[in-house]
Order: sequence, then C-alpha cells, then structure tokens
Amino acid sequence: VDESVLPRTLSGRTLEALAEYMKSGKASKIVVMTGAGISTSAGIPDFRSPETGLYANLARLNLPYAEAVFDIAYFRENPEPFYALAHELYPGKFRPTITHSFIRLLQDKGLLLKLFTQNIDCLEREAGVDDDKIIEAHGSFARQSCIDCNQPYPEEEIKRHIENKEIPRCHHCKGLVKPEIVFFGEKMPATFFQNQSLPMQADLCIVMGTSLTVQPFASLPGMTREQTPRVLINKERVGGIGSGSDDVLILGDCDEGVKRLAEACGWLEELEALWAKT
Ligand code: CNA
Repeated sequence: VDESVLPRTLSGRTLEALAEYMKSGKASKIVVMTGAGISTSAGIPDFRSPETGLYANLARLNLPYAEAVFDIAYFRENPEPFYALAHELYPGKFRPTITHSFIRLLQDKGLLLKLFTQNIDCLEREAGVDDDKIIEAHGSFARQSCIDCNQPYPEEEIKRHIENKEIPRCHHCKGLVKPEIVFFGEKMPATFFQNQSLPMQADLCIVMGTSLTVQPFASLPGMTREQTPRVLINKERVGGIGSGSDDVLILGDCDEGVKRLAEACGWLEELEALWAKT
C-alpha cells in the first residue's frame, strides 16, 4: 500500500481497522465480488492454471482448442464435450467453502447489498445466499433454456440427463438445451448491466478469489466511491487494489483471510457454526 496516502474512512489500512469499521455498523451496504479462487478449496479447478486447470485437462474431449467447450458456435455443432464437462461440474458434487458461508453471514446480518460473482458453480446459492442478492455475471447452472427458442427447461430433467450423460432437447422446438452459463459469443446477463453501478452505493467492497482480468467484471471495484473501503482477500495482489486511500490487503488463502476477518469482528464462532450446517 502507498503509505503517503492517508486513509479517509478507516483509522488505518489494516485488518483490525477494517474490523473496527465493520463492527461500528458503518458498513451496512457491502458489495462482494468473487471469482474461481473462492471455490478451489471446494475442489473445483480454475480454468487456466497450466497443470491443474480445467483447460489443461480437456485433451480427452478431443476439442479443436480448449475454449471450444464454452463456445456457442462449437456447441451447436458438437454439444457432447460440454455435457461431458457438465457431468463433472454439475452442482451437488461440491460443498461450499467457509468463504461462501461468510457471504451468507453478511446476508443474515442484513449487511449484504449485492454479491457479484464470476463463478458458475452455484456454491453461493448452496451456502444460502438468496437469488435476489446474487448477480452471476457469467451465468451459472441455476437455470437452463433452449438455445433456439429460449424456452426455459425444467431443472429436474436437465439434472437427470446430465447424470445419465444424455443431451437434453427442448420440448417445444427440439433445439439444444444449455445451462445459462455465458459462452464465448454470448451476451452477459441483463442483470449485470442493470446492477453494475450499484458499487457506487456501497460503504464497503470485498473482493475475493479473482484475478480481476476478465472485463467488464474487472471494472466493478473501480465503481466504488473514492472514500469507500475496499478489501482484497486473495493469494496475489490484483486490479490495483491497495492503491486507494482506504484499501486493505489480506493476502493469502481466502478461507484463512475470511476467518481472520471474522475473528477480528467477533463473528468467527457464528461463521463456523453456519458453515458446519451447510
Ligand atoms: P482466475 O483468473 O482463475 O483467478 C483466480 C484468482 O484467485 C487468482 O488471482 C488466484 O491467485 C486466486 N486464488 C486461487 N485460489 C485461491 C485461494 N484458495 N485463496 C485465495 N486466492 C486464490 O479466476 P477468475 O474468476 O478471476 O476468472 C474469471 C473466469 C473464471 C470466470 O469466467 C469464471 O466463470 C471462470 N471460472 C469459474 C469457476 C467456478 O465457477 N468455480 C471455476 C473456474 C473458472
């Protein structure tokens, strides 16, 4: 952090000062922004890590190039690889992390203004974050529809098809059905654009587990007001967070960072109990 810049809202750019701010009740409209890093400890690989990432492990699907698995033009011609992957990633196989439960805790305390996530794994939902609090910027497995006539498709049916390694077809037009994950060549959900200026209303911004490299999501932390504290809980410093007057860096594993923050707020027992029930 730039030591020459004095904090304007916090008493210091430390975890303790942040906790003091949160405990004082001044952080009552928190926006949280998350990415693949909050789900790696649940066992879901990120996409791009050279050895462990999903793309590195797609050879068996005989794709022309790894990203084709999420390419809408490719999917139209050959939906099998995506469905093979969906079989592995479909919600229900992974348990939310304590970081997911932390977001739920903020909601339970009435402090969560909105969660913006890039994740498609639905673990925030499984941790109990309400649908109306979540903006899934890149879509998710939460809904599915026909790629031709857009007709919604029942969840129990897609679940059964994915389990049985079958490809679901629209009941109305026989078109291909796809979970509403945003593929390359598709528009982002309208709810993202409707809510992207919401961080301006926040009194705290928490960014966790993202490299902040994918636009327009990466611009969200910059939408907060200048004096609004921003905290980055991540393995590495990203997105220029740390240069603002009230930026706090909690670098390292996000589950550990979240536990430290919860402890400083006096919420650790409550958080652990909530997670244990998940
Ligand atoms: P990314 O580009 O892979 O960045 C992940 C970030 O998290 C990096 O900065 C890592 O250092 C950091 N990180 C990884 N593990 C931890 C950890 N345990 N504790 C703290 N930090 C950690 O992922 P982004 O989400 O930023 O990239 C956006 C893409 C990835 C979106 O389109 C997602 O849909 C997509 N994705 C989602 C999932 C999922 O739904 N779980 C999985 C893989 C990729």
